[in-house]
Amino acid sequence: SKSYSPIKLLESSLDGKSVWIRGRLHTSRFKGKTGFFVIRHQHYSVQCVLSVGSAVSRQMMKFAASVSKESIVDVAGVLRKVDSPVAACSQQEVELHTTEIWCVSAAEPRLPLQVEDAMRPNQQQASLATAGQEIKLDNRVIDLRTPTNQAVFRLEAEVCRLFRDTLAAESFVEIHTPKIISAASEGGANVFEVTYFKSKAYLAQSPQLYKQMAIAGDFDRVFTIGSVFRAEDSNTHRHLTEFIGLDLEMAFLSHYHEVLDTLGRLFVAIFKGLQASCADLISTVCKQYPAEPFEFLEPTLRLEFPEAVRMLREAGAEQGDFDDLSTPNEKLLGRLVKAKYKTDFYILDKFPLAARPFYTMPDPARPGYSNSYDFFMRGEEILSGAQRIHDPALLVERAQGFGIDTAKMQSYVDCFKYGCPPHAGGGIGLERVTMLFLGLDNIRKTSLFPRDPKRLTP
Ligand code: ATP
Ligand code: AMO
Repeated sequence: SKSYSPIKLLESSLDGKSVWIRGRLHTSRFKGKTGFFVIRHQHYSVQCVLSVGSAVSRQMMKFAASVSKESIVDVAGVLRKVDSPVAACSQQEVELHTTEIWCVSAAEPRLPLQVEDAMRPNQQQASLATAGQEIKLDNRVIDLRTPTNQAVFRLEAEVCRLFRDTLAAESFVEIHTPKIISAASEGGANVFEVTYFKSKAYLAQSPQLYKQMAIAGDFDRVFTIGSVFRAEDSNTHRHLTEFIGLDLEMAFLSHYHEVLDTLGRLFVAIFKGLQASCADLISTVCKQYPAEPFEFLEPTLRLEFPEAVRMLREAGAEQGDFDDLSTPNEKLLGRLVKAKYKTDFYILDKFPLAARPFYTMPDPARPGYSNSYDFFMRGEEILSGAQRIHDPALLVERAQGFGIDTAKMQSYVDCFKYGCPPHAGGGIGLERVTMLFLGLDNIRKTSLFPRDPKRLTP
């Protein structure tokens, strides 16, 4: 059997070596007795040269010219070092002087999306087609083959791996919570209803209640990675109706800032890990979507809500003391923080109680505020969290204030009657972290098969 060389390893030290490669026919140009074609595998590519001569018959040449783009091919040949870099390919030092080409799986000659069009930067010469987002998403399988998408989803996997490994090293236990639930878990009407045999159920809009119940069940430190469903008709660049939540919950001994410290360290570990192991992925994405490198401080910058209100007002924005941040104010604050502290990442602690869910612990020392926080990347929220109320009477009182019927979540309320350690936690939107780390402009770019109010396919 043939032994194949990965395209990513082809370099000038292999000059003169005979190899087999497998990849997709990316582009081809055939003229007279010579042909040039590029073979692509994931985010790597190499140029191949075919000339009619002793090793290559006219018939082989004709066959090679007939292979359609995106077909999977096996190519054999001799590697030759080149004097000037092959600009269009990731492997710039060598080309493959081809002796054989075999088609392993043919693509139809007319594809609904050209990978070359999907690869182009947004601002391009008007003469070249740049595929629009809807066409790309309609044909996501082809779109996923672009070097950018190959890099984006490898980096996203790395975010999950770093989240999991960092927390496991801090004695967190990975749990799995139900996605079919009997009542809304965050309050609000933004749940999808499903038929559950003869009754109704809902898709979980957060693992919130279950991660807290795991704490009451003595797991002390838990995390979970899973789908979160939101029936919000939000057609924005950062809302999906189904996204991946990275959630955690942690018992603490004396102050919820123990949890904030852990969360700050977690993100520093993720960002450092990405910078260390994903430099080539980041630069691949930057070629199509240029962005400023992501900057962060260690330890993580922490501000309190009243300070944010002051900064916003000084910059001329309207911001009420106890109002949630609007999207424009969130963005403005991100720019102000960046200018003052040189960081794209910070924690905002002490949100107004009125702007937070019913299970949020009020700040016992400062009426109107709460022991809750959001984390921001490039001026957009990526984590929301809080210390939770663990007193059942206060929990019921707060829920009633929001018009929430606690009878529908009795086992959640009851768990605090049996004793539960003080605890805090947070929920992170995976697609937002990937989007903002890479400086991308739309969350659909970081969701493999995005779901939004207008898209249920593919
Ligand atoms: P959280 O669920 O913690 O609040 P989030 O970032 O999704 O996280 P939302 O409350 O959904 O926050 O929205 C935050 C901001 O986005 C709000 O200022 C809201 O007005 C704005 N927003 C939400 N949906 C839309 C929409 N469809 N169009 C424009 N803006 C929206
Ligand atoms: P929240 O509703 O703020 O908090 O969600 C947590 C994080 O999830 C992400 N996110 C979204 N991502 C994509 N599309 C959406 N529609 C969307 N909505 C939210 C954001 C957000 O910061 N139970 C709490 C978490 C906690 O307190 O532990 C919760 O769900 O990045």
